[in-house]
Amino acid sequence: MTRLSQDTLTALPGSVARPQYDRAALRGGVVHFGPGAFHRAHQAAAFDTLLGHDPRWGITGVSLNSRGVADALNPQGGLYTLALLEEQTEFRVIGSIGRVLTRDEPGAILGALAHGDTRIVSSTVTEKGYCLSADGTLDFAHPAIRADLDAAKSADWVPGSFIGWLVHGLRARRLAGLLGVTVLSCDNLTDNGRKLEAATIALAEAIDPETARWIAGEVCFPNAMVDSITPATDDALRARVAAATGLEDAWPIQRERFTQWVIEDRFAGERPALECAGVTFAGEVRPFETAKLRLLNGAHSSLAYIGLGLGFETVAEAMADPGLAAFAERLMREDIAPSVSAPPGLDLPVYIADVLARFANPAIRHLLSQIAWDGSQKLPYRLLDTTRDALVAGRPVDRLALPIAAWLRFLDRAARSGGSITDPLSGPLLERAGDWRRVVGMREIFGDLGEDARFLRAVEAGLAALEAGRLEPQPA
Ligand code: CS2
Repeated sequence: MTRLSQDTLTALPGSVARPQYDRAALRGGVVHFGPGAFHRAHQAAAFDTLLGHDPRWGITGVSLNSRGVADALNPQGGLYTLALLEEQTEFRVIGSIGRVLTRDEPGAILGALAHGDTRIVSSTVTEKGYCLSADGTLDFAHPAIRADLDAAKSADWVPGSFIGWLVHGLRARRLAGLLGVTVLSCDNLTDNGRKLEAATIALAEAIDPETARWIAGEVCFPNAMVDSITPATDDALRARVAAATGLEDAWPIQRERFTQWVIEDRFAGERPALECAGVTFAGEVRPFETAKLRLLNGAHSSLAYIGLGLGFETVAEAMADPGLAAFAERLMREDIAPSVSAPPGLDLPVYIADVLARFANPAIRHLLSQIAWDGSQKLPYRLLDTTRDALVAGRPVDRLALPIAAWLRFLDRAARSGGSITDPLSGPLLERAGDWRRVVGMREIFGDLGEDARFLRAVEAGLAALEAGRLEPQPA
């Protein structure tokens, strides 16, 4: 079968949307770290729409940890197919990514960061890619940060971490007399822009204080809320894409039709007119982030750990279980919503109903095991902050502790079966998994929650409830 590429675009059937702009005339306005499925489903699709109006915002991808995306996309000239999953799936070829660089091309990465056309450096490197401590500041003990601190002393430093690359690239811009850029985090962290700003300046301070001052003055780090459910690519998608497009695509992407991107209006220089792609620019993004992270992602992780324990495979299957669906709804309405102050224009009860309907969408096969990855990095933002707020306000935490208990059981099952989990802390987690109190005592995840007697009682009650096959824990 012929491979998707710039030359074969014309062979696509009329039903498949494709770039309506001259790709050869694009300029590279964006350097994006982490061009994985979520970026390609979400931000790259928004820029693809923008490029129809303004050719200055082409994307150069940087994949630091694997060659997979580069090997799939570069032979296709950066093109890939996006499937929008609904009753009637739509297919669209995205053209906003020009090339994907890997750590084997450090000169090209630096060249892209320190290029006059570059105005945005964005990231979807997942929670762990920011190398933060539990308090949200840069973890100077993190092996990747320690290695960068060491290597930065040499003139031919090739950073290993994303934050290291930011410091390296921004220093090169400063030395070249270029303008500052907007550094745009698109990961599911509360206050993602501010955390990235503080981390970047902290590392720069340790390496080159002059650059730290320059970053503080010339670079903007807007907060951003990103949302679109993006199940990992599987063979079924590859086959559907081949059938619909008549071309072989090494790495197509799928997502639900719904997408939301709210960006704080805080740009260094010109702001891309992404409104044409449905993006909202807002003065204050934190309320949107909190609502989305706590309600959607909090419920997602809950469904994942509880659902896996009950033997379900996908989110839609878990939602088809009346007991579990009712639990997720009560958790959102009664336990999470009280800790969320609705941003202007967002009606929380309606938002919750919409999220539940998105989860139940039978057209989407979203594996619970995918959501269960990196629990140590996700749970603090998704459930533990909410739990902490509830404790401070004197609200019950029994229901909130149930998904935590489900995660502890998930770890225990993995440890007992000699299996593995995807989590940067998998070693210490699996080593402690047989004694849940030792896991909850890990301050890098739980902070001081692990010492709160009410929380510990609620987790214990949650464990007992799950053991007995109940989803409603008895109040502790
Ligand atoms: C999910 C998210 O994998 C996960 O942890 O909760 O990727 C979720 O699908 C997105 O944040 C939705 O916007």
